Amino acid sequence: MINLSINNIPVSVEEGTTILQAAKMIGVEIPTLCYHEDQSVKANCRICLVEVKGAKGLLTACSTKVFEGMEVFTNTRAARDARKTVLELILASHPMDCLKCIRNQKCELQKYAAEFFIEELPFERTYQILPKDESSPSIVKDLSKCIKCGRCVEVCQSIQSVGAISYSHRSDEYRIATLFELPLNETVCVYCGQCSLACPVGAIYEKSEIEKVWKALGDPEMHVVVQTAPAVRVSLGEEFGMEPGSIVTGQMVTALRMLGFDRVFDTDFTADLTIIEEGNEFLQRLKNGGPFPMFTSCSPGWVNFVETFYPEFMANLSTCKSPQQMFGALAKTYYAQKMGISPDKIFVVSVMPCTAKKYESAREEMNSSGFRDVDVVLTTRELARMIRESGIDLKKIVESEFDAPFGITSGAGVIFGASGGVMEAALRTVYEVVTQRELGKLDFEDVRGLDGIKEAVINIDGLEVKIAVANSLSNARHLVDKIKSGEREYHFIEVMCCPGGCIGGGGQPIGTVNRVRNERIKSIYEVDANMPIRQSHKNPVIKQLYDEFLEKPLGERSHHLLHTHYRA
Ligand code: HC1
Ligand code: SF4
Repeated sequence: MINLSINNIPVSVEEGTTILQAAKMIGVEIPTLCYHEDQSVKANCRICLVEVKGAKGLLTACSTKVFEGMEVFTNTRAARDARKTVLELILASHPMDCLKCIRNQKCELQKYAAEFFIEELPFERTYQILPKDESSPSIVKDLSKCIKCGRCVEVCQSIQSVGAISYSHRSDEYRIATLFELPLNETVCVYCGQCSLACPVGAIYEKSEIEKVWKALGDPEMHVVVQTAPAVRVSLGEEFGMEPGSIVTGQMVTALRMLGFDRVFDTDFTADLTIIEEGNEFLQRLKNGGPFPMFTSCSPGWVNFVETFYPEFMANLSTCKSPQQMFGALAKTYYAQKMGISPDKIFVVSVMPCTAKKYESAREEMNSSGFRDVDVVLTTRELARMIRESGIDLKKIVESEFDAPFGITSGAGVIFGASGGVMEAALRTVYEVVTQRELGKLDFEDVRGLDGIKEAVINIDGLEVKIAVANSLSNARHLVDKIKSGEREYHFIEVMCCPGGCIGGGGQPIGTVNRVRNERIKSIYEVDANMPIRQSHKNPVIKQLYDEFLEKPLGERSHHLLHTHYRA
């Protein structure tokens, strides 16, 4: 342990701790705009300046490690003045249109401006209003607001290994840009939205489709249904001040009813359906000798990544559409028939923790009913905005239940929301289908948690099935490269684009860091453990759907409505 003092208060911390981290441990927040707890240290913004006895000049707290006997002072006149000057310089080049900014009240720069109480800027305003890049169906990039902290670059390059954005130019011209300053939709961007979570201000955010939803809700001709993704129920509460990982399923359903949706359904239902189709596809591949490994295909950022970086692996992707898209296809066929409503009068809204889902729903092949499967995708953040705009306090409203028929779900459906969940859900079903024996223990702990790559070998009636699970695209890249080089072989691989899986999706509440992801993961498995049915093939409504409509897994109708193809 290292012993030091911060503002005359003794503190003992582990070797390697930075001043910023040590100060936080004793309740002193040193301002910083480029530091991110899940990223490497950048020391770009230089607002975290502190004094250290014996050091020449001020030091950046985020990049300076503590040493034995160190005496740190965070509040000297020099430190406070220097920080204020850095902040004033950033503000001088910022539009400061806080009232109409998407990050109003959730902006780290705004928070410091308030804390430092900057009434007037001593510098000339140098900000430029640049055109926003709205080319992507998922993400809006507004360089006018960029403070060049580099958090988005790091997440895009290091955590996602995509590299759609990077540092560009020098000195005054220094900025964050795409290659050749191309619009995002002409880059390798996979629309994961992780950059929007990392951004401390309003420079990158989801493309909002709230107005389209209000319009549909206000149209008496339209029957508006909503589906909610597994991961939203354990994150939405954070938008209303609840603890990370609070389970708000019942309140979310009530809020959606209050907003005016005609039916509130659960994507967990079509997650169960995905297990039946994908499980059978896997069994078919086992019979036909491949192609292996089979990759899951429900995470659209991952599908985009394969199409862009590994097109030679496209035949390895499961042909199953994602649960979101399966839901849309069924809503406009089976459900429309059951309800006696023309499919052109059914408007399907999804609430997803994901920005890439906006792109997925807009893909031209996602219309096998003859109508667009899903009309609008809202992120968790957008739904929270609609709820707030309606004056609903999620903390205070009663709980209610999803509607039938797509509200009856299993625990296997809900664990889709966490990395490893799709694999575990598939194993819970495939094992029983193959062996015709009940699985004693339903929990496959080896594939749970935040580790980047998880592997296991599962014995299914003498067959050693090699599986792997990857979350975040850098881990996926690592795994695929090993398969490509022949270093590793697997039968079945789950990949989720975002760190931790959908619970860590790019459309989740601002403040999604690994600490928070862990809380959400715990809650997902808690919901699962408390479900009366925990295996997809035991969901009675899935059985009914096959009896009444789809006939059989991988049958003609299933192929037409529930499966897809990929683009090079
Ligand atoms: Fe996901 Fe999925 S789990 S992709 O992460 O397969 O977004 O939550 O809805 O479609 O079910 C997201 C979450 C979600 C799909 C399911
Ligand atoms: Fe990079 Fe994802 Fe942001 Fe695109 S959406 S720029 S891939 S982090």
